[in-house]
Amino acid sequence: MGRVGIAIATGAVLIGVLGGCGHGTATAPGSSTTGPSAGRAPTLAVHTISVKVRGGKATGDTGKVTVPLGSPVVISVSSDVADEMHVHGYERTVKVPAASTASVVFTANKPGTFEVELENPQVPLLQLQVG
Ligand SMILES: [Cu+2]
Repeated sequence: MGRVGIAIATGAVLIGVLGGCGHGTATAPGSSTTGPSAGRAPTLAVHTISVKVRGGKATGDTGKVTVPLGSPVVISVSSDVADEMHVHGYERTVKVPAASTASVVFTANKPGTFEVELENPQVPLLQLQVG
């Protein structure tokens, strides 16, 4: 009977599998890379939108700003007077202290077009188009 060698090999494989978890090291199972930029699961880039308000006038990323559905969005507003920014539809608000900058961060997971404005003297900042 010459089968002792096979039993030992099977045991070694099992030990190797059990030791696989525990570290956060991301190793792609089975590399199917076709090129350096061929990412399989495209991670959506963070879209940073910046608007500056001086004397009731908005400059910067005003007008219509389009972001892909599901992407993380940062909207920063810098204002000379204290105010509050409001992202309609997503209902995000943030107080902006005078001569300061404030941001809202959210995931654009609702398709549509949404007004972003300052609330106090209503200053339209931009229209966020998601989709
Ligand atoms: Cu509003």
